[in-house]
Amino acid sequence: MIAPSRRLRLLTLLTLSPLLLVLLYLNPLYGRQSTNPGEWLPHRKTASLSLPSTSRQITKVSMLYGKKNSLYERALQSHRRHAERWGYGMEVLRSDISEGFWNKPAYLLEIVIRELSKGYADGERVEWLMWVDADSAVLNPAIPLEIFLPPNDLGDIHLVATKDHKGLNTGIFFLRVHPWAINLLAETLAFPAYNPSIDLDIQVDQSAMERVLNGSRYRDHVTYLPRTWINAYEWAHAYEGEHGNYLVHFPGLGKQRWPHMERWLDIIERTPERWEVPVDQTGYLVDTEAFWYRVGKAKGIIDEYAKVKAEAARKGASPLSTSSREREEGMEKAVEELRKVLREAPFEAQLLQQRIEDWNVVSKME
Ligand SMILES: [Mn+2]
Repeated sequence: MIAPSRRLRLLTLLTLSPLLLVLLYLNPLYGRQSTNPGEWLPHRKTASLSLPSTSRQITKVSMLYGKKNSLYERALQSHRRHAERWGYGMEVLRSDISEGFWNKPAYLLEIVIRELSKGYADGERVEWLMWVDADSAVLNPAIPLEIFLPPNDLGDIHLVATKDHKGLNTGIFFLRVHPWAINLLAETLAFPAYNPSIDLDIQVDQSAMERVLNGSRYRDHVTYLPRTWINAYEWAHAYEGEHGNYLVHFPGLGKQRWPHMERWLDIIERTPERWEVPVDQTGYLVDTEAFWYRVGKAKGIIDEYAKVKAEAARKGASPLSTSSREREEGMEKAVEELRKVLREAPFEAQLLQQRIEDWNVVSKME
């Protein structure tokens, strides 16, 4: 059964938050402490409105330095407007601290360490960072970012990203503020030093991070959303997203990038209502809830199976010794297939669902 709670809670929040903001603002206890929903919601005591999944502290992070580029500036302005609307932080690297593409992981590493060094209890620490390239712009600022983050029971997912036909795309992604992120970023930055013979192509940081992620140490802590949800591309011929999608990203395109960016920025600045769609009128709430439910289900099966196997090994018995050898092999294979889809293509909803159902069939066989 799909727990309706996240969606309902989010809808409740969306409906009630303006009223609550006014009430809290008028309440002398809260005073002018904050009118930022991300700040005051976690401290609320009212059970019906305690919103673990919508009370995350999120900061958007980007970089823009060098020769002034008004299109990139305007694109980042769209991110800033979105951040201000939802109470997210926003930090932009304004000087070259490393070398070209390496500035991205270097800056993220700096922020992760800075956040981790803050006390957890004082509520000042940001929980998630959202990297956004300066060649991306928010089309629908009515989309809250919390829906893209793993629910609290999936605390071991530390990176939420997307893939395209070439593999990992690091134009837009979410990174949890956690020691895991330090390891990932440090290893990414060190990759060329330890692998001098590997050609990382042009987007060196992206290639390095992809290779590091595919190492066994990291891959079970990453998940990949359907790309158009957070990272829809503008192709030379058209926008690949649909009305209501959160963002447009302009990778590749060569010299065509500038007219394409200008056209979109004009639209969102002059007629923002054309692309803004309330979140409950998009497929986002239902689709993200179903996505996280499937991922949780798949992880649950894999973890449970590993536990049963470990227990059997501890006892010195063959795993699931009461069942037939055929069934054992079937289960082993079903878990392997499920793990493969969960690791590589969790955004393929039907495929992941099918693998879960395959497991259900095999595990119930006598
Ligand atoms: Mn980009």
